[in-house]
Amino acid sequence: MYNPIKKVAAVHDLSGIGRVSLTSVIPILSSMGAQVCPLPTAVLSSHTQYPDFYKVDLSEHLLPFINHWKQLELKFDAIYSGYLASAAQVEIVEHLIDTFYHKKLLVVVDPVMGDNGSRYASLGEDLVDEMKRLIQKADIITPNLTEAALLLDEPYNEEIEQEVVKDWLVRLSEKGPRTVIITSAPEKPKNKSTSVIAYESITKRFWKVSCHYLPANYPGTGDSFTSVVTGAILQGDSLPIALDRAVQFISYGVRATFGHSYDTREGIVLERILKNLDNPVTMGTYELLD
Ligand code: PXL
Repeated sequence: MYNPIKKVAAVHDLSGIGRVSLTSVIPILSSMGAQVCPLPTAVLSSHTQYPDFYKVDLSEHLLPFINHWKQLELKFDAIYSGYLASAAQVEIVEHLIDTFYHKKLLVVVDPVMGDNGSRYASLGEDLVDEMKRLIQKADIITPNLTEAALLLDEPYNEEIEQEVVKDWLVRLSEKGPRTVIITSAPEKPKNKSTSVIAYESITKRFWKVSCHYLPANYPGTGDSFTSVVTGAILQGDSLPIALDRAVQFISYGVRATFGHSYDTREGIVLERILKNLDNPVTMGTYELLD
């Protein structure tokens, strides 16, 4: 089947409050000209950083969803997974990838499991082992530093040296994905800036994009970051340009939000900045690392 518009199967939750997962993925990818076909892993009243959230796990419904898509003979240009509600959902995502596999399919796995050194309380430890398997089927993975540590059974160290991050990138790529992007890598001096470091195994090149750090934590920025990277790659950008676009978008979003006195749990003010995705990258900041 011919897709006039790139089709992305998006396996993430739908959270009512706090701009995470599908409420970030859909507007970003739509703005970048891709069609999002959601496969919702769970429906929640809010993301899990609010107390007393209500969650409906959709695990048992995902196979019938996939079966219907198969019957419709859909062809996806990309499969992009994020927050999974249970370890059992990994097998379902693997099945989705196998069912719709073709040579040009782009598989992006954001192994959402935690941040700032700890695992999200709502997720079981069993998800980590399953996620280690899922990344083997991905072309691109985008763990933050916490998730990279979990995937490699390494201790989390917020002062990790760049050389160690590079070693982690190579080790993760040896598990399957040709592109590994680690976000929230620390820069020195501490608390002035943060960076994204990536490795492409085909060319054996490392890329880095740094950005100014603001002392605020907004949930969902990881989802927005990976969505922009996915949209940019689908549009034909190179990896470093995709990284530049994603870092610039998130930095701008954080700056646009930070000036407001606002409940940070709601995430960045995405609606005010979506139009930035139409801007060309004028002043790129990526570096090629030795
Ligand atoms: O962005 C990560 C994320 C996604 N989905 C849900 C979450 C979180 C982070 O807290 O709770 C439901």
